[in-house]
Amino acid sequence: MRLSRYFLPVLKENPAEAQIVSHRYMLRAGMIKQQAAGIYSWLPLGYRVLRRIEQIVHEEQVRAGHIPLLMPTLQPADLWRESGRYDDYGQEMLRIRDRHERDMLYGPTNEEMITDIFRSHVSSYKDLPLTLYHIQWKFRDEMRPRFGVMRGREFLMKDGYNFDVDRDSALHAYNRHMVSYLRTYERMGLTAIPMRAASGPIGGDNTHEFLVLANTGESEVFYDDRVTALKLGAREIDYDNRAQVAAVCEEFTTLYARTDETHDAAVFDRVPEAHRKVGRGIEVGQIFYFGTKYSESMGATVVTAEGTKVPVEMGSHGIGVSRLLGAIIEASHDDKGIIWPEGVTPFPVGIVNLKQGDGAADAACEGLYRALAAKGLEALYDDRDERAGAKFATMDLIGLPWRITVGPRGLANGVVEVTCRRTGESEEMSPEAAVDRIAQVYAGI
Ligand code: P5A
Repeated sequence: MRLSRYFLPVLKENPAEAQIVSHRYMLRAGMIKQQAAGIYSWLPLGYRVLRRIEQIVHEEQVRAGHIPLLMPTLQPADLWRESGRYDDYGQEMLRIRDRHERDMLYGPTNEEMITDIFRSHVSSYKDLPLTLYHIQWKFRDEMRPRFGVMRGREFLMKDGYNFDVDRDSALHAYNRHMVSYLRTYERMGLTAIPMRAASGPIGGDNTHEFLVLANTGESEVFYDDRVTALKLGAREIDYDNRAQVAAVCEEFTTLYARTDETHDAAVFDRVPEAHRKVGRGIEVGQIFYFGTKYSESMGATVVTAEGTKVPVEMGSHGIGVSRLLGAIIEASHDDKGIIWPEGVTPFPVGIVNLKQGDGAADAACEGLYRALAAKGLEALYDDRDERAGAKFATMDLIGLPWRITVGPRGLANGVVEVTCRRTGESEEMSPEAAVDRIAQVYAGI
């Protein structure tokens, strides 16, 4: 993408309404625009990151054996009357009436709808296990929408629902989600800690939230800090192997890590004092096992191998896709701007032409741009007729992890400069070596 032809409405001033750094940088970098309280347009740069995050979520869900579909944003109220949640959900639910006076709602979550799909088509244990998920906009009329996309009213969620014949299989589905989420967040450059939590309006007694530690987080968290060193890394996971998946969950949930909702001071006191930490965290996902809460009230049953009809066992599992942009920025920035992890960056690399209009510099930039594209890497090329300082400030603000700087002086010696946004370190090398270096960084991402 050539910046001269892109739409990147960068703001010079700090927007007064933004209280936390991620909101401030998302506005300043021209990623989002607020349309109403808690409702945002996704401008091109923000939209690119949102799509990257979605893609990682899809890849890891499919890897775990889960199947994508797409349910609508609007739902008939009658489904929610069946489960009893139409009245229970309260003011967070946006209720709508259509021209035929039918009660509708903008879905805050989809347990009822997916249970309806299931009961229409599945009736035998032979079709299980089954996990269906989608990535779709939700609406919750939050009392206090704030912090930009972090607590929106309209927000993008990945929500998945498992259907199993018995409790053990449903708990395996729960564990499978936990492990696939760990991998998902790691690919985004995040450490998200599973913490025992409370289930709220979704229901059930077995639930974990995934928290990214950040001072600006809305949840108070209590944890043994050795939990922050745990990494899934590149290890192979066989998602059908119940023992292996359960062992990973045990590894990640044995050390003390709880939100204020489930915190137990007496148990916390047993953590060695040097490791006992109290902090704040951003909830980027939550998984639930709730058994037959919806299947019983909505009549979703399966016939078992023994020939008995039982309500299907279920759980639901959510990732805050749009919230993740805020969480990643809170976890990865400096005073100049965002520092995108390579896994989610809107463009893998920026090219800065120090002297637009200089024949050699222009040609070298074009050459780099094309050579990177040939390797599947779409650079953001700052080809505007701007001062070098302004170009650097924009690149630093929007946070591309790598920058190639091209100027007549370097080119006279046959070199360009490759700079790492995170460390600030620069190295001179030939344009060909620069392309290879960037390609190497992104190999396998
Ligand atoms: C699980 C999937 C559920 O709704 N039903 C389907 C279950 N869980 S949840 O914890 O309530 O939401 C899942 C994740 O969505 C994000 N989230 C939000 N993001 C932005 N703005 C909001 N107002 C908001 N509310 C929830 C969180 O990341 C949460 O973990």
